[in-house]
Amino acid sequence: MPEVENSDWQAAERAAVEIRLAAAVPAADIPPVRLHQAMRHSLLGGGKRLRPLLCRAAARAVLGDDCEAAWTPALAVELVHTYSLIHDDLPALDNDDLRRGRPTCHKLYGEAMAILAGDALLTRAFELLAGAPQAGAMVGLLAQAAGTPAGMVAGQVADMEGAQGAALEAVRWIHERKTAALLRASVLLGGMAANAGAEQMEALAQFGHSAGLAFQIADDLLDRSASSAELGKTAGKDAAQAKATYPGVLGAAGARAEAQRRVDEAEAALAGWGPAAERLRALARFTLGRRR
Ligand code: GRG
Repeated sequence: MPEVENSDWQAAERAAVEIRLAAAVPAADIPPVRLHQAMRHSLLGGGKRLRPLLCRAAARAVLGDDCEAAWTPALAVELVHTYSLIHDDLPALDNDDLRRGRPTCHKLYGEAMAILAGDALLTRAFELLAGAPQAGAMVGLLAQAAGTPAGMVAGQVADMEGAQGAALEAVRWIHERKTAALLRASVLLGGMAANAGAEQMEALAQFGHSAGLAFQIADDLLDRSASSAELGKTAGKDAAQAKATYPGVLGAAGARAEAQRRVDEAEAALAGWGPAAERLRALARFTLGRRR
């Protein structure tokens, strides 16, 4: 990854996200203490913060400047994402011990508390959005992206049940829902916060969809090539569980080419947006350059 793309703004944004996330959920000494400790363990335990960065960068691309109003949806999407990781790691789903380089929520707090911590993060996300000026539209968008039939829960179920039908089409169907839907929503929520017009929202939707697919293809490739220590989560699970993946269908080189094609597609969606959209473009490229 070129140095400029790993630059100071991403580190500064991530640091700001950490501070605001810490304030977005109840403190660890407020009862029920173990619930709040469990929520904070998973929420504040690392993570690339790609979704909040996308949300903030989309708002900046529209406004040409920093957008304070984008913070609320930026935090909300990270809460939803963290809930999904906690539930995904449960024994009934992916049954994993390691997440973001640390023990999973249920390993430390037990299954019942992990389920409830996920529930509370999901609920808190919508409570936050309820306070935004565009609350109705934002709640609808995030609910669609997180739920079913077009969102994350639908994708997770299809992933769990195994791909059906023509292989590549089936993998794309799953990836669009399991991963790309929330990344696309992150971008669109940033656009909404910045009062983007219809054409701008259309371009942001295309960008988010393409970058979201690139991100999940890169995730599939990393699952095969990186170690658990590098990833901060268990590597090699897709092959072990015979999951439907892009490298499984296209081979590693084919999947890399497809991921690059999706990044190019994402950047093309922002043609004519000028330097204000450079952070968004850099995040699309980051989906491929990352090591975890
Ligand atoms: C409703 C019971 C119930 C469970 C929901 C929907 C769901 C379970 C899980 C979501 C599916 C999931 C884990 C999708 C994969 C997306 C993905 C690649 C996650 C990892 O995201 P990163 O790499 O993680 O951005 P960090 O840790 O950096 O935030």
